[in-house]
Amino acid sequence: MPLARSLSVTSLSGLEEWDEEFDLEDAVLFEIAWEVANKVGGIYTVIQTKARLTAEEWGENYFLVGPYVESNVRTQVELIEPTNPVLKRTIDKMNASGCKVYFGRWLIEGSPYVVLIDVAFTAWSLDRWKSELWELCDIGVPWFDREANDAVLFGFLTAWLLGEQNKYKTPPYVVAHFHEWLAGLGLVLCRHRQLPVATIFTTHATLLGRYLCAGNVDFYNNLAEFNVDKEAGDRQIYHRYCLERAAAHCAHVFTTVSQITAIEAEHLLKRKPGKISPMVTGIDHRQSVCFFTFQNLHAQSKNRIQEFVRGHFYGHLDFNLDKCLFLFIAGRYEFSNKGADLFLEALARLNYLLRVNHSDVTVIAFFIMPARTNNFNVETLKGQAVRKQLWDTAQTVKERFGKKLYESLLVGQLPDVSKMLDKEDFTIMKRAIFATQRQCQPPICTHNMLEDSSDPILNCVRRIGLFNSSADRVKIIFHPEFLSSTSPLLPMDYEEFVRGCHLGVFPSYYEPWGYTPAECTVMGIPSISTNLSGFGCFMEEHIADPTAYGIYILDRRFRGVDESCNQLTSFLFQFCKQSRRQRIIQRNRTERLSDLLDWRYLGRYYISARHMALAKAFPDTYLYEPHDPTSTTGFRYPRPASVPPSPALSRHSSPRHSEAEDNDEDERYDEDLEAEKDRVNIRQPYSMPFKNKLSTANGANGSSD
Ligand code: G6P
Ligand code: 1S3
Repeated sequence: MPLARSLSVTSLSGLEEWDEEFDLEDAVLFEIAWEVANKVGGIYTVIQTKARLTAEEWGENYFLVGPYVESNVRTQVELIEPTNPVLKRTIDKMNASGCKVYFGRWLIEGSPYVVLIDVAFTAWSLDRWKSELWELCDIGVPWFDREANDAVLFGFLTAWLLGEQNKYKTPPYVVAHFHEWLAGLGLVLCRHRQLPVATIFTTHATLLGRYLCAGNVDFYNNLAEFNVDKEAGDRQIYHRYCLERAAAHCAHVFTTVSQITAIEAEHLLKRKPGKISPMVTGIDHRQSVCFFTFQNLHAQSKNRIQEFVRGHFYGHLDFNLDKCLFLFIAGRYEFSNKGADLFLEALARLNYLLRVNHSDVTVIAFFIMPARTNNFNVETLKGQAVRKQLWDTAQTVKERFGKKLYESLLVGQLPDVSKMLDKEDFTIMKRAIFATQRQCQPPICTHNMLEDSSDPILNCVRRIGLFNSSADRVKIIFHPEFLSSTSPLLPMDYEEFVRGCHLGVFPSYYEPWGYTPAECTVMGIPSISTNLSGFGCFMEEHIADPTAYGIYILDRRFRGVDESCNQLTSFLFQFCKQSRRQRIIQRNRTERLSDLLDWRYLGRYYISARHMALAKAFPDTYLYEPHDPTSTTGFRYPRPASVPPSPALSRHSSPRHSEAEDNDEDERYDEDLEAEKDRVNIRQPYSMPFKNKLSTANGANGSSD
């Protein structure tokens, strides 16, 4: 008999130690999502980064349930025999009845168990299940909506799995946590079939919210006014919307990923998220690097981006790379939702400001958003080939030079410098320079776009006229594919790339949470987000002077578009005016916020949601005392000690320095060490209000209050 596991989260970089008072041995957790071992968007990151902490908490009783996708399984999963006898019996039974269900370990941190369901294999049941769904709740799913059909199959199969699992006895008490509408039907069926399962539904973005924002709608000012059925019908997503809304209403606990999405859900899904919501999503920054190392990593990655830029701008390298700032926006290609429109407009204004102020800074803005392409374009590949050729030429001449030098030294003579380079050397070099002649401007886009003429980024670039010309201080590179370390163009993975940039710019209009700025923060890279994103609101709530920490929060809520654009331009311009030293200090401050975004802290929201669900589903066994244990109200990172008191001044929160000082690394470290004293501990006294009634009553755990 294994020992009762009691949850213990101990001394985690400043987080208060806290212990659970109850025994989890009798409970099993299933976490169900379409993005388990299947990368589509942000939910994959949530589950993948959270897995280690959840696996530590639930041990052998934690199972992720997702779709079986062969290509993913080949690279990410090790298939094994089910370890749990009840689950083995369930899977065997389903497989004997015409399903294909696999069991394995997901090869990520925490190595959680995964149950993967091949939905296509059970497609023969689709019509039957769709008519059952219609009978049950009048939701008709059209034949042409492949995603919704998959949702039906996945829903019925997960409900089948949970039903079989519960056929034998309770305990174990089952908690099933469903993410997003694609997994929601399983929850609806569990409740309809009255399975003894504690259910949680988390929405990471509402369907209608995403669709409405992508259109030309004043979303936040009209939230309460939308005729949701009509809006969903007009967009032909009524059936999806019904599935989402049904899941939200059937769940014992309904949660969202941020406060702003909670408000949206209340109006669009007509259910206010549970008391402990909103949940936020965290990052596993266990591998985060020590204080100085992340600065060095920045320098290394920046060098690699500079190499790419040398190739991309060959023949037009008329700017100082050492004075070049790399900005980027990345994510799902939702042009206005993710704020790419505002960013481009602000870049045009920034270009003007830098030019009229005769700034020697050049800004290169990268757009990393996947679109439909036909591979890299010739001009971009040629740029990297030319760069490589120049490098090879320099090596050849260097070798010839070295040989002559060596021979001269061998005969005991100092070389005649004027004869060190001969005619042949000059010919080699001239030929190489000739190859760098270029008639066209460096390309904006690195790929051949399939929809070039209607692409929103390219059309906007055409309108604002930022064509990478020599006179422009702002250059644009659109890389319409996610980054990969095997790319022949920019061989870096996303994390390396982010580390090498100076600023992430995410002026989203619709962003329930926003992983991209959170990832920047953990890597010590400043970012711009908005007060319409979960991340921006969360940081605004928890930091006294976000700007001083390199967290710029754009007001897109109470200002018009033009005003927001001016504010963004001003953020960018202020950033360009910073000296290297100021950037280094700002990066140190940014990195100090990473504890706040760590799952070891944010995981508490999920833990509480599970307890609340258990208490609702099994009231005779579990008790949840209704006060919010995860509340962080009142907790704020203070303004860094070295910053002047006025927030207005904090953009230049460190004194101005000369260029010579910029390069004084020793002094920098002194200042960094001073600044390190500012590091704040997140001391949130946290005692779980949740008790396992039985074990407390029996004193089984010897737990004390
Ligand atoms: C890091 C490195 C320094 C480098 C600096 C460049 O701090 O440790 O050696 O000088 O990055 O910073 P910048 O903001 O100019 O890329
Ligand atoms: C969603 O992914 P998205 O980029 O489509 O879920 C993410 C994880 O909760 C969230 O960070 C993001 O804002 C949502 O938009």
